[in-house]
Amino acid sequence: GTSCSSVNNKKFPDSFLLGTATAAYQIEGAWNEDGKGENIWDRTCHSDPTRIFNNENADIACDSYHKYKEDVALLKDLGVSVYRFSISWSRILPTGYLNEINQLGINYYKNLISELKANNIEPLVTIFHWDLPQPLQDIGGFPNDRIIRRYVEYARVVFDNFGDDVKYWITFNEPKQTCRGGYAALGDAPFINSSGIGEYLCTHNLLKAHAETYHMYNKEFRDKQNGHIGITIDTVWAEPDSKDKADVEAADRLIQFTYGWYAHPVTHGDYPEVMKQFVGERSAKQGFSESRLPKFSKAEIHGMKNTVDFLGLNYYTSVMAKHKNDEEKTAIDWDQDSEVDTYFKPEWPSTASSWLKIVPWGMRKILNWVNKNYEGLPIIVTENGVSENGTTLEDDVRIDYYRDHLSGVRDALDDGVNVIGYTAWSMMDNFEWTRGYSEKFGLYSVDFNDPERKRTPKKSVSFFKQFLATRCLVEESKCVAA
Ligand code: GBH
Repeated sequence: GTSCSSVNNKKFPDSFLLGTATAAYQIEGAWNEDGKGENIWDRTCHSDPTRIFNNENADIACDSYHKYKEDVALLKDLGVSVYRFSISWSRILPTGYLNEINQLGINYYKNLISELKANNIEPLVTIFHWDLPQPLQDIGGFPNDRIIRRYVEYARVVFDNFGDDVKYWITFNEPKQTCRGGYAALGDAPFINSSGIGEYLCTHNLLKAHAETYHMYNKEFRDKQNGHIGITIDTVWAEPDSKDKADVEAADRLIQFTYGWYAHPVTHGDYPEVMKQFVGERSAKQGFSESRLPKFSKAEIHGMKNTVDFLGLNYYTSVMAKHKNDEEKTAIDWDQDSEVDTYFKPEWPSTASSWLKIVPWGMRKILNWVNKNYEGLPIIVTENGVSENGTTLEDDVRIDYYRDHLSGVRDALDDGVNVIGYTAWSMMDNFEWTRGYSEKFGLYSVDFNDPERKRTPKKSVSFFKQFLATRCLVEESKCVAA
């Protein structure tokens, strides 16, 4: 446990959005019901099941497609002011194209949104959380620039149908996972290995799709719908291994390669200078005819700039970072391009996820970094959470994790950071991609052996409930006003 003295005792302002998050593929199930098309994760689970822990799949998952009313009732009981969920592209456009628009899929999200609104819960909607329609993958997926048109027309259908009721939109969740995980590191569908090339090309098209969607919204919807559009980017906090200039720069460079890769273009119009330099020099040394980091034209830079109303941040963990002396520069890979070595401190507590060590102080630091680098744009912490293995409902680790990280968020408010919301990952245990159901991030546990997929509150639910009711992280008598 954490001693209360280190926990910020100021209330969160009434306007601060507080809630929980999920994603379509991880919770909905109903993978082929009511006209839904196949997406790249359906394909992986069905044709390549050994990629997934225990050969699991998300055919049923939490069955939220059928249980959304019960889920909203749980959210209401929890007392959230916002719920972040994602829309499944292939539920709305089963082929990925406009030749088929699936009204039953649209109805599902209409019903979910009206259920949320009826309960005074603000929807925060992710348009794309990794589940690309398979037919779009069959022609190359994100590295094929046709994806730009396809994404924009999908987003138009989404705004057209739901935009009157949705004020917060996220174009992409963790594009680094889609691009790096999907095209280079083999951790995510479509598991293509074109390391050092594919992740950059994917990103280039994805960013253009984001920017064009932003302009399309401005032109066709903003006047009447008045929403806010952002993008959710994940990053670690990188703490320099020493005070040496080289290590301090390496730590910053790592965040530029991770968060800045996406955030710099959508704010300043282009990739971070340090990325252009490092990937450019390395590509030249390797004998490539041009940088593996694609270039934006002048017109594209102009179109890319200022295309977010807020920035989403997913923060889970931190690393120690040091400069890597790499004279040879042989490896062709995003990770190597940054020339940073990373490690976890042995004293950082472990979790059920090998990549996730508990480093709460990183939250305040990364929020300050984002605020400083993007000139005070509003920030929403769209994911933050911790995994356990589900052996007990007494998830004290989660209570401590949320309390300590939320305290960091509240400290950041005191620092003057323009953070406006926080959605905890996750409302309930769900399908954790290649980790199947082995890593549990939920406030509610879900019985995946029960055909009813019964939800049971963990101990953290009572903590979170109390927090949401008081907007304060310590006992009420010790709370001070916002
Ligand atoms: C989030 O990503 C996702 O948005 C969400 O869907 C997911 O449920 C949640 O994490 C919890 O896992 O393959 O060992 O090298 C968090 C950031 C970055 C975590 C990439 C996994 C791969 C680690 N992710 N990371 S590894």
